[in-house]
Amino acid sequence: MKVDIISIFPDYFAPLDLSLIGKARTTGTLNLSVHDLRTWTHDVHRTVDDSPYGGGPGMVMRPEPWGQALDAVGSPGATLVVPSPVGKPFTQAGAHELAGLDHLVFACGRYEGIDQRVIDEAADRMPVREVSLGDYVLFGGEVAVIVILEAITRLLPGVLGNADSLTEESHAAGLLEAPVYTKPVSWRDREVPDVLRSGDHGRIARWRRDQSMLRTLTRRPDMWADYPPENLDKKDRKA
Ligand code: 6GU
Repeated sequence: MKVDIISIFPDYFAPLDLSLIGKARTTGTLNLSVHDLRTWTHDVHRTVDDSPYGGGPGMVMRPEPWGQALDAVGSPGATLVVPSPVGKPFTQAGAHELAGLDHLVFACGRYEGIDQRVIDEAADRMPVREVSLGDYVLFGGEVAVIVILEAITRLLPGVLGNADSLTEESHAAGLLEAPVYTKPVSWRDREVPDVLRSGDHGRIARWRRDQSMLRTLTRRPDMWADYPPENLDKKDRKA
């Protein structure tokens, strides 16, 4: 997958050299480039912002550098992703959709946002997704892009060793994952649940399923309400 990130703070993306994203870049699974928006300014101060029409606080990102940047890094098959608190909520399903595309361009806004005409004009030429991480406000899109890219990269073929870790994880199944334990069996007077040491794979699966349902019901009543009833078997109902 090809990914281009455009930002006025390219240094924000140094962590993308690390860990599994770094490895995906080294192996060629992820072809990632970070671009400084100021590359596409032409005044001595390399200005990217100006005051908002209509008044109000803060500054707005000017359209000209963005237009040139998107012209330069775009491709016929590219999808533009704009992280923004006014975007559609980013979900695991959204991560799967983006992971299936060939070329993503991320536009990181700062200040009060990017001049709306940039997004509208881009939408005439390419698919555009405005996505939000949740109901809170960040300084800009940079950290959001790292989050979104991490969610996508782990879905790319060959990035995770064990394919089960994708199918059994939280959100993939519409339920939260059960708690996990490792050695030692007793730690600060707390024991690993006996069932997990029983070797009875049927009972372990039943226990995990019950814990998943209980966690989802108590922590995420919204997710539980959306859980398809046909996915509940007889033993789930009894539980
Ligand atoms: Cl994706 N971007 C910004 N700037 N703020 C946010 C956000 C995204 N999601 C929640 N708040």
